[in-house]
Amino acid sequence: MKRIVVIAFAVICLFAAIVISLPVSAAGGYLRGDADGDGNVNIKDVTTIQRHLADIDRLSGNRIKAADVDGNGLNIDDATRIQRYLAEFENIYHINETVTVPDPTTPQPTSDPFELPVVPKK
Ligand SMILES: [Ca+2]
Ligand SMILES: [Ca+2]
Repeated sequence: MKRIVVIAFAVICLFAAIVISLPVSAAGGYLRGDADGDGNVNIKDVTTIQRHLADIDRLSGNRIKAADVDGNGLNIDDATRIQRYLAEFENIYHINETVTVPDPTTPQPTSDPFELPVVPKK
């Protein structure tokens, strides 16, 4: 019996370690600037963007969203902005910050800014 408890505990610890070590993209978000999806923003992300723009490799999904640090479409300016971040010039585009993507299967609350409030009848 004690052996089963020890094995179960080891399996739970292993599962927890796997979940904790997953990159942000697997949890429904991404790290802004992390174009190659390795969980860090560094010069390899700049190279990944350059390779995408040169049609050597193709980015897709959250990786292309992560690479587009200024949100206006992926172009060479995004690579430059990451280089400026790495050189500690500026970080006005919140590079290396997590962007959470809502689960598309979860209904999102809808709000109409022009909707009139409901007044209960008396
Ligand atoms: Ca990276
Ligand atoms: Ca851009």
